[in-house]
Amino acid sequence: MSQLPYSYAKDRYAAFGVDTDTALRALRDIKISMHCWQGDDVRGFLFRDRALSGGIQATGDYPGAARTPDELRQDIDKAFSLIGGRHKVNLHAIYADTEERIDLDAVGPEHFTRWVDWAKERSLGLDFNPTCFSHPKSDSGFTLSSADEGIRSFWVEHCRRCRKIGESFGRALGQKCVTNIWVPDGFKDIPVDRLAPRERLRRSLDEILAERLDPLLHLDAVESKVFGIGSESYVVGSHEFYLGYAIKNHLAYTLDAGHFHPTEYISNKISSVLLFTDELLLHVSRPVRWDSDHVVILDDELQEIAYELVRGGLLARTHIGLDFFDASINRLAAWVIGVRNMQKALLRALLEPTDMLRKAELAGDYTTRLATVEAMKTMPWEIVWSRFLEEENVPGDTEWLADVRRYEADVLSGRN
Ligand code: RNT
Ligand code: ZN
Repeated sequence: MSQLPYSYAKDRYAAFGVDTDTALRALRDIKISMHCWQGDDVRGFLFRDRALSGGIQATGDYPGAARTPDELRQDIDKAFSLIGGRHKVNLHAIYADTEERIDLDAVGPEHFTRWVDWAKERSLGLDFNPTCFSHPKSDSGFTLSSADEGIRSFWVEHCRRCRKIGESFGRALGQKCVTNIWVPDGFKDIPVDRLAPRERLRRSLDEILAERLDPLLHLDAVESKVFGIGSESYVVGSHEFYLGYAIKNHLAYTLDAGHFHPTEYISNKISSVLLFTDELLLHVSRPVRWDSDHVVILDDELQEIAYELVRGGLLARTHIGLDFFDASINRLAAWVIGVRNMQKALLRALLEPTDMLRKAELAGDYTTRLATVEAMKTMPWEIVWSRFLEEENVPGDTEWLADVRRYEADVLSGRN
């Protein structure tokens, strides 16, 4: 409970022409796609002994990682009990829940029925991703852009099947599923031929996307990157490549906060991308010196991302997904911190007197703009946030961790 009553915050914001009730209603309706892979350091269940590869890395050995689909679902349930709102869960192909020993070119909707049943019971949506890494057929560093036809066609088949799985999620749950393609393909050292791998990637994508799926049930997205560990000099699926591909083929483009040069920010790209694509997928993450996928904190860039979505009226065309994996801290806490921070940033954006600021800016009154934006930083948004948590019946910022600690003692400590 906040010490100051909600009415205090309501009056303070009303003085700026902002209605806190409207902001709360809007926040309740925003779905965040929570990535399952924070729960087990991107291991999945199909190939438990394969190390994570593809130029991404989860570091740390905090005990209690989920070892089975049931454990992962139990952990996600627990995390969601500490998060307000109704959300989505983002799965990867390697999280198939099956006793069958299948390879990635054999995955199908039948291997995800337990996930779908679980999601349906909870009115959760599901999103999906092909897993084009951590596999012998990605060890060369190339998948969809491989010059080896056997390898290339293996990954084409995998991605084709993943779209069908995504569509089956959309149909079963009555919520559109976003299937996002990211491949690690690239060169450690400076290539001679930059063009041919990109031509092959384009051809593979054309083949994967040839089948038309119901756009009400399923959305295709493609995710770019600037470099990865082992692909420092050249990444096939670069920003220009996928932005061009997405615009030309009416797909969603995926902006991952960690996939650009360290001084480049995705908040400044959203408005441009959405001028030329219908929909956008965000992988909200936190790069620290590289694409390190640290847990999302309430920093300036997160706030700026939220402002962009709210100010531009872009929420309806944006799918907010999270993408981080820190194995050095309690994994449930990582989820709760990340999702709640995203929500806090959105709430603060919803509490902004945007119309007034826009008018000041248009009139060239940059003094009012700066003064007001700064004043907003110390407005009592925390009281409104506490109200949200109360209404959603979830514990406050100083309370939820005790709950996670109890779960750690009761459940996680039994895993090794
Ligand atoms: C990798 C991409 C990709 C992955 C997940 C696991 O750099 O960000 O989105 O993190 O698919
Ligand atoms: Zn990502």
